Amino acid sequence: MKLEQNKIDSHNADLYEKHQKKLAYLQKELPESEEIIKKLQDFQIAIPSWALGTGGTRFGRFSGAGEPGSLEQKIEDVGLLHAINKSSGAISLHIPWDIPQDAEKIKNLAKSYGLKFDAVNSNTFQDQKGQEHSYKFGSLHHVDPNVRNQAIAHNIEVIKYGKDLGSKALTVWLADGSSFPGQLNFREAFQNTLASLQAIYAELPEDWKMFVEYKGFEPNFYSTTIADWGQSLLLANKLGEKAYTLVDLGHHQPNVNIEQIVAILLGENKLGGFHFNDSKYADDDLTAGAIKPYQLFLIFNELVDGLAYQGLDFASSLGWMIDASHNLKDPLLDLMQSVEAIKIAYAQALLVDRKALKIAQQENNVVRAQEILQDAYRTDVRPLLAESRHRNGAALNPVQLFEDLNLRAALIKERGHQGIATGL
Ligand code: LRH
Ligand code: MN
Ligand code: MN
Repeated sequence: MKLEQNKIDSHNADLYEKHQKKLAYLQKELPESEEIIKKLQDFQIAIPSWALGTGGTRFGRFSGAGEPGSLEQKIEDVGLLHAINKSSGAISLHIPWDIPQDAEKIKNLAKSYGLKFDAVNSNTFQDQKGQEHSYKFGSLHHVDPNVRNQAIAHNIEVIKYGKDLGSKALTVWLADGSSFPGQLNFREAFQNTLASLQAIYAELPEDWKMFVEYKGFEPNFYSTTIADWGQSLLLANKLGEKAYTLVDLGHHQPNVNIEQIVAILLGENKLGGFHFNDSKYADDDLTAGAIKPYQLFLIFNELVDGLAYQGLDFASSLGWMIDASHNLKDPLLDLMQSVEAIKIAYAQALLVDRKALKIAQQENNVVRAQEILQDAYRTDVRPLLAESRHRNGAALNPVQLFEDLNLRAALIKERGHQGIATGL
């Protein structure tokens, strides 16, 4: 389904006057508004191909309807999302959940919606039909070199798919670990992982990055072989300059200071990108900003500071991806909310008075430093986001547009009541 521009235009016409009033107030209050709007216009967040169907929990899954049943339909959904918010101009594929059989066709389809392919993700955490060796006891860290070689070959195949589509990064996330003390020799598991990653890294094209994603727990419950940013960074440093650490917000123990991790990684130029989501307890994969919006702002505060320090372009230097999926909301509405929350955090971070903050820090003025951050965080920047969308030809209010136009009902009419298994 392609959304005609006139539908967006008439939605915008209805909301424009009210929007203008709010925007005019903000523009008067914030001299930097114009600059922020432009930065928001450029900032794109990739959508994971696995988030377009309703996710499940290990206790069950309640399918939605009108969900995409093929990679083509998933691209169509991201295209729809991008038409509505002009902020989701890329898709991140998980192989083999979404195999581009005819890469040229898939690439052209994506192009027709203005979409690019972000990082490709390998999957050695599930056994696939007909697979020779099982990943039950791990993949790249496995005690058996045959299993390791199979997992290496899979990653190299994923790079090949990515090359055909124009991706520029491979994300490796391993479920490898142990659930009981004594099960694993930690040192050997780590060394095997490094050697396997080196074999994959050797096949990485010159202009590609490798993102090494860490996670402290689940599906293994005693140890994970790449458990935290230290272990990921150690691997990335040993692998070489194309290897980076990827931060998935849900992959930490409770209360870990993620913004500090982000600051240190950026300072070392070893931060590759993000999987955005939110959580209350563990790897909940909830909508970004749904539980801890202040944390999201603090992360963006470090990103704005750190990327400027490195002299890097904000929008294009890191992998910005969502990794969220759950069982209650319409996936497209959920993604709109995630994108909105991420962009709000970015806009608020751009509002931080960095000169004043620096002085407050130099003077150890703790109260002032907190005031500066919270001044920015407590500013309602939503009119700036709306304006950036409007200038890009997108909807002033994406959620309202989706609901007013009954877009899910239209998708159900087109595709029927199908729901898909996301693999999660
Ligand atoms: C693991 C993870 C990883 C996978 C995705 C489906 O928890 O975050 O990024 O590729 O979920
Ligand atoms: Mn992830
Ligand atoms: Mn995860």
